[in-house]
Amino acid sequence: MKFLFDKIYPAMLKIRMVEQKIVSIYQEQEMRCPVHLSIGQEGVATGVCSQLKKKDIVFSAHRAHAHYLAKGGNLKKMIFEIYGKEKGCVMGKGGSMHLVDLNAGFFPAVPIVGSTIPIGVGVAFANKMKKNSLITTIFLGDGSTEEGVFHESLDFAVLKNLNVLFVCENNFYSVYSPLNVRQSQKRSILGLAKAHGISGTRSNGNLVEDVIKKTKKALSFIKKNNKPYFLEFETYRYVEHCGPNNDDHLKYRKKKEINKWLNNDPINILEKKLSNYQNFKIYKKKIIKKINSEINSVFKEARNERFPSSKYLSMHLYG
Ligand SMILES: Cc1ncc(C[n+]2csc(CCOP(=O)(O)OP(=O)(O)O)c2C)c(N)n1
Ligand SMILES: [Mg+2]
Repeated sequence: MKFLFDKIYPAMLKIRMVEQKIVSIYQEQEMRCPVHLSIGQEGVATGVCSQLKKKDIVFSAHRAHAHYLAKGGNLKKMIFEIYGKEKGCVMGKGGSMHLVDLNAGFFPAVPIVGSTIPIGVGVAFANKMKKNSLITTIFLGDGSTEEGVFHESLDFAVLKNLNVLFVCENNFYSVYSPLNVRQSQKRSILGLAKAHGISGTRSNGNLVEDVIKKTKKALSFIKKNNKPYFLEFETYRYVEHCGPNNDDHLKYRKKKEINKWLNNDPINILEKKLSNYQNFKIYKKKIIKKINSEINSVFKEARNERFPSSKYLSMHLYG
């Protein structure tokens, strides 16, 4: 319980508050890159990453903020990057969709849907050849399971007995298209993994305690068997696919469905549990104040930082 109090709750709140800050000032047009927000999906990123070691490796894609922060990625470097500033994690050249923090084990994000799946499997293969026990976690969306490379990567991972944890965040949509117009209703995402011979589970990703439990089990399976594992988590994004706004007026998602998920918010669920404890209200206030002050100072600094100078135009970013 202490872990939920001290680590998980503040981590989830911080991710939510950073993204809400982006929402509140994006219209200033100083952040000039597209942003894909994870508001509503924080339970999966936080729960999974809380069980990884610092040196373990995480791959994400276009919707990367929550994974980057949950893995311990540097907040300043992320916000500077979104503002296109030289001190950003890729020198202001990549923006929100190209986050990286190698010190935190967060490998470069790439927004071509599905592209980081084979890269992550390749890194896991390299680590096997180097004979270390690092685990590579690959976060992927339901949409990426429709890329051919998803299947090639799963096949290779199981064939070579690689230490890979695949984590599918099934938020039921790829942009505006729901799963049922993209895939036969007879197939399930977890079923695809199982068809490749990979074990796994499917569950509600908004229950962070359960995400932690499932991740623990998955990691011990990987370590014991040196085989990949597949976690499918159902979750929901609250704002539009890309950008800070609400796009419910487009009516591609039913009101009933949206409300069902809003009523199952991962942070509210955790707060309900923690509220039984003495002084929770005071604790919550204190944390919010602390996070707010960090966020405000980082965003202020980001605005005042300089843009990359032309001398960086041809520089190698990771070398
Ligand atoms: C190969 C490729 N096709 C299309 C796109 C455009 N695109 C960007 S995100 C996205 C949706 C991906 O859906 P999903 O994997 O479920 O992730 P989510 O956005 O729901 O988190 C699409 C189609 C792209 N970036 N790359
Ligand atoms: Mg999706």
